[in-house]
Amino acid sequence: TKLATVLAFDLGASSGRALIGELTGDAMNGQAKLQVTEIHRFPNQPIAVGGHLHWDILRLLQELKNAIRKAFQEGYEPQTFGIDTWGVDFGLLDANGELLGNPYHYRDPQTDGIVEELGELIGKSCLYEQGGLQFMPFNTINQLYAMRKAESPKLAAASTLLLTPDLLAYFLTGEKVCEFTMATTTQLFHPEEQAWNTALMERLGIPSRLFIEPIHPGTRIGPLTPEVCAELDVPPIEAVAVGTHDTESAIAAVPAAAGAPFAYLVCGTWSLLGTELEQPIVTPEAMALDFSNEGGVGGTYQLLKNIMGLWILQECKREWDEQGAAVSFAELVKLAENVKPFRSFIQPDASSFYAPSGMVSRIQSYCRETSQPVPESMGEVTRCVLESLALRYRQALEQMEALTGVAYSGLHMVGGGIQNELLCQFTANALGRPVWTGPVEASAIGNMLMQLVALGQCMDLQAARQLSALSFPVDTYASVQSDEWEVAYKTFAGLSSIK
Ligand code: LFR
Repeated sequence: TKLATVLAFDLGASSGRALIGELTGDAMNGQAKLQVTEIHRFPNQPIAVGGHLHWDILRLLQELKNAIRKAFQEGYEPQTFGIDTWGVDFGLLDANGELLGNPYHYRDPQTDGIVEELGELIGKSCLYEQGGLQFMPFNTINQLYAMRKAESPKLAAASTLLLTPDLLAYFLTGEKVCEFTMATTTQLFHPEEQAWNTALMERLGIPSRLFIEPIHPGTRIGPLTPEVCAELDVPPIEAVAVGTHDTESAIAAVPAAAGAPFAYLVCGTWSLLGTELEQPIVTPEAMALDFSNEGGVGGTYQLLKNIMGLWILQECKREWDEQGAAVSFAELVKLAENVKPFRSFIQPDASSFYAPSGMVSRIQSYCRETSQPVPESMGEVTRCVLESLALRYRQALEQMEALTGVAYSGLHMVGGGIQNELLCQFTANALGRPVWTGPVEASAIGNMLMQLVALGQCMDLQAARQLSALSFPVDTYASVQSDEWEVAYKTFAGLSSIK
């Protein structure tokens, strides 16, 4: 029997998707299963204009609308929908509730140098203790401070700040909310006080009037507006605040056994390696290792390291495509399998790999400057990136163990990146521990799970995870031990200080 149907929007940095989740069976006796079907996919292409990089937010809204219409046309009857996106970005509304300009993309160069500037102005320890986050240039605090420095009239005119998923939900429902997991990506939310840091906002000249009291995942937001229903010819289905930060939705879907600590890697454009805690760790040690404490689903805190991730390879591929290579990721992996292993490594988190464009030559310069062989072919570059990511994962996992005092027996990998089987195998080898992969659609599934919580079909986060484990298969990559990975790790560790 059909117990519930939900619709999840999962927006990533390069594409967005709409997926239908169907819950069947009997949730009460543990027989329920969630089935996922993708119904719509669309590109998310950043747009550069006037020296700034933007999200095309109204195009994204239109695609969400198209997907809602399509869901009903195809005979699905979702009761609710939820939206998750990347973190940190936002739109500003004026007093009439209209959007002021196009939201900036987190890779917009306006934040260049702001991390250092705020570190000096406020003090790094103070920012860390009161914000709990890794010092990333894109954190909302840096974007808002950059706007203030630029004397942005938009900032002066704004009445409300809505983070991207909340902004899209507002366009569809007319309700302004602030979902907790996204709020904690701003660096303006105090993790220990569980409140907006208005004192810090005042010091920085960031207007505190912009911020709404956060609500937790699993809360209902409200139905589609009558206008949207009329436009799409659909009933007023209700928006639910899910773990609207994609990383937190993905973590909610990690099929880990209840009651024991576990390590995960959410693998996509970014690689987020972390573990779930009840309380944030904002000690000097955690700050020195530059780990984030992000608010998670179910009031958890996620101690995690934000690693540059497959972005580096996505950018290389984009460049090769532009040169006419038209090569798929699967083909790149094949090429990588056939070149010499362990030739050269990069530290993926070096700041030179953050900005778009010119990635291949930046990898080559890095290798040249560190006196390593320079990768030339597509296979060599790909292998260099994948081996380096696997080694970085080991380093981050060991650092995390130092912070939590827990030894993790293996690593759960979820998200689109696990389709790269070579990366999964490299990771198991580099760690010397098993890697468990799945589900691929973790963010969308986690999104659906919180809708099921709101609908009363799932009790809590623990039950949600159990449902994920029962519904989706997990693959295991055993570690193929080799001395070469140990040697490689030593070489890699030597590169680590290079920014
Ligand atoms: C992953 C992610 C990360 C966040 C980065 C930028 O998609 O949400 O968690 O740090 O994007 O927002």
